[in-house]
Amino acid sequence: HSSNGSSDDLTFPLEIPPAKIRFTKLFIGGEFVDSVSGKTFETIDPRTGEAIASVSEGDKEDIDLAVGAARRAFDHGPWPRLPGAARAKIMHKFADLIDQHIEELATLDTLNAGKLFSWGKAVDIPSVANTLRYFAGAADKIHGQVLKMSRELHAYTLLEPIGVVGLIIPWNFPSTMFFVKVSPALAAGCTMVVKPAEQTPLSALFYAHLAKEAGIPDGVINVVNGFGPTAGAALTSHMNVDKVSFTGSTEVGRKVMQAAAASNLKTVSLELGGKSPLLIFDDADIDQAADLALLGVMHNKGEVCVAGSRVLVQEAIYDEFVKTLVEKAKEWVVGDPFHPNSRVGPQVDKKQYEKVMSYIEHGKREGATLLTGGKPAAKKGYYIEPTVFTDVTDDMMIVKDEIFGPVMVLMKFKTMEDGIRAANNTRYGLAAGIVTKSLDTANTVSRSIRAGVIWINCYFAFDNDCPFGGYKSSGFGRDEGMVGLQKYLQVKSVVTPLYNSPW
Ligand code: TXE
Repeated sequence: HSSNGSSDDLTFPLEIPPAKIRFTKLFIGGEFVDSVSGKTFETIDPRTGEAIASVSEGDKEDIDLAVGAARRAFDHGPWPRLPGAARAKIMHKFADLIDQHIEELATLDTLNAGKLFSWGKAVDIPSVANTLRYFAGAADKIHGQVLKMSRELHAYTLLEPIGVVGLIIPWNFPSTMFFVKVSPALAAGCTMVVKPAEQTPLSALFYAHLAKEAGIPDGVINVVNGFGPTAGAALTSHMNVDKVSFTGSTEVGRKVMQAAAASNLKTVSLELGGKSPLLIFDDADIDQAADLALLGVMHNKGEVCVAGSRVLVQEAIYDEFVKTLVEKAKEWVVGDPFHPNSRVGPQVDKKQYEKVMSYIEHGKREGATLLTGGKPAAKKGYYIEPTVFTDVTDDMMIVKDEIFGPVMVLMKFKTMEDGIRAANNTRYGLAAGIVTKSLDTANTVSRSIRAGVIWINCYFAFDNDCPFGGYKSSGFGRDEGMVGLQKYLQVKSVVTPLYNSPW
């Protein structure tokens, strides 16, 4: 057995036979339809690399149809015109329907993305229902302000839904990211075209079905499966889309902005990659810090935008921390994501698996020390051992780039100022963690790091009320919280003279 509890020649036995896949077409105007071209593509199970279903492949023509349906639903349909409370009622029904299908939905994300079934069932799927409920609670509280004008004018702002929105979803959190975008857009009164990642279309299609059952009018939510350069690009450059909310790679984020600029200047929000630091100070509880460090980068097999992939440890506790970390890394058992004891499932697909393995090889070639892991964890499927590198330098690719796998780089720092400098030494700025007992340290470091979320003595402490998003090349705009609702709204000012007097 290797250090992380996996066996070298293991091909993990499949724990659950693939569930019946009920929805594989495109969802446009309230109906499941074939793509215009009739083309399909295979979606795979990362536990085996084998196909589990053929799904319709949408392209530009299908995006046109979906945007048309969304446009009609926005311009003439009831959804934007309903009282907020009526939208909220339907959103609550949608959430209740999700609660009734938790196991089936968690199964789809495990089959399609290799995510832990136990986690999906206990956390991911129940919390998407709560995301809907959170934003439903805001639907009847969307209002503007009365303005204090400098002359005798009565003026106020109206908050209106921004219109037809394009929502481009990544594969690492197929359910969470679907609802982080769909819920505020629904609450605002927008209509939408969702483009799930090509790796993970299955749960999105199930949600489309539940939306219809809940009473969301036809055309309000459309789902077009397909690839980025075709369906995704068609959505971002569409003249009838008013806004695109994108989560994905920094590279594609640039293309999304360019497409928006070159078409109708639709507004864009981008939640992109990261290389987030976790700073562990001398006064930290070493056990707790090692647990947090591993959670930060091994959770969801490292396929997390806010993963704490750079762990910075203050020098006085560094050696002891390393010992504890190596011991605890064994607790991150690689295995079939349906098995209750597994903590690390397979990477989502061959491309991501090869990307992570090539970074590991690069790290070794660049001269970093491999503390643990570093190998494929099974002969079949896309499993990789939890991997930790030390003796790294700032110029190494494994320190600079987002690897998006279970790979930690461990660094040492001397003073708080050194730690802050190292933490900020990245083109990204999505999240950061701080482990310390000192309030002074926690306060100073939180204010000194250029990142959208700071977690003190915790990590991944997400909440619907807690906005997150990027600084620097991690993008702009915030998801979640009331700030996350604002980007789906337009501000209109209305002005009229107070008296029948010249203005
Ligand atoms: O991302 P893409 P990929 C990072 C992570 C990962 C890397 C590459 O480092 O290893 O990106 O992953 C759609 N116009 N993140 O190649 O391509 C695509 O179909 C419009 C971090 O899978 O950015 C999918 O729906 N859309 C990230 C979505 O973009 C396009 C999550 C994301 O895929 C498009 C995912 C185009 N031209 C990857 N090209 C995070 N922030 O959590 C692709 N897409």
